[in-house]
Amino acid sequence: MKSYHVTTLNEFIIERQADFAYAKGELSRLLYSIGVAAKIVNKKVNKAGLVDILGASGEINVQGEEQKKLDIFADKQFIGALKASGECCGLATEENDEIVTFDTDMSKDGKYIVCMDPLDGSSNIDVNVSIGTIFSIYRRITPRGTKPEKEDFLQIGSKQIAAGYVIYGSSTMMVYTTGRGVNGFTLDPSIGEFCLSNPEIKTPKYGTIYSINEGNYVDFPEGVKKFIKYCQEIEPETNRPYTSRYIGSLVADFHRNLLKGGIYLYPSTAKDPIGKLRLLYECNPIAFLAEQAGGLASDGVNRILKMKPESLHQRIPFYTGSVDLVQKVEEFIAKN
Ligand code: P6P
Repeated sequence: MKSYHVTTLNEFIIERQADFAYAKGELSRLLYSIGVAAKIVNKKVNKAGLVDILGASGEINVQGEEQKKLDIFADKQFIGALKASGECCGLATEENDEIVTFDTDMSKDGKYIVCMDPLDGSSNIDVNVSIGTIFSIYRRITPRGTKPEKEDFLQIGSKQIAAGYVIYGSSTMMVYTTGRGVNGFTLDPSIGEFCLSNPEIKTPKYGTIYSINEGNYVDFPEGVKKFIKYCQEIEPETNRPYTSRYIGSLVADFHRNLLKGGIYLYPSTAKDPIGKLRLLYECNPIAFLAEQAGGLASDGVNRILKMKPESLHQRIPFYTGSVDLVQKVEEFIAKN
């Protein structure tokens, strides 16, 4: 009799906990709490048009960006869930200028810190386009039992213990890595569980999709302009012209390219001369996932996971996806 047992996220986390000889379930509890908060945010996102959760909050965040009501709702949900987990001593999130620290004895003793974009792509909320949550987990480096310091959050990306995203799309998925491959879980609303749907995700080495906001073309570095023209040339033996796909939501663009192959590019522009995406809670977690799935992630010159962060909301140029495409854009940048 064929087994129809699906593996839930919680079962998978516990199964894989054995990989962590030193862990006594702390990371499992942390990932579980992120999954719970994601389900609560998902409920709100799915009803966004029906409840008073759309639109601007009237607040501006540290990025100088208009905060959406759903941004703030998501931020509070994840902060609450991580505080309740007792395993996290503090967070850095896109919605908070400074680090958020927890002062309960249990949380101060937490081994981990989390960097998070609670709701990425929020400009798409009001038009029902996929959005996402991005998270990155590190072991704290300051002594347990004390409040975490900024240095706990400014670690290089290769020190990440785990990273992942939730995509609130046609279905809701959670995709994460703990450094032993990438696995995807789809939320089954009928049982309220994330179920293993995409085990051991590997991204194609050769991609034919490029994702970039070509509205900024005139401001792109010369090498990026040359790469875009390369993608558009007709050369059937290398499957060109490639396909341009850009949703304007990093998680959605990255997720499609992860599964199908492709490259996401956010170069420096006139509006964002050092790039738009944030190193701590967008580029580092996505880079960890990309590399774990067999892809690459760079700022056009340097490997993302080796970059030392200087500040919580630091922005950098960002190129990630299939090996051949990331290497190709790096070649064009180096030559121009
Ligand atoms: P633009 C969303 O604000 C975000 O950070 C990413 O999710 C997305 O890929 C990018 O910015 C979109 O930026 O300038 O093309 O609208």
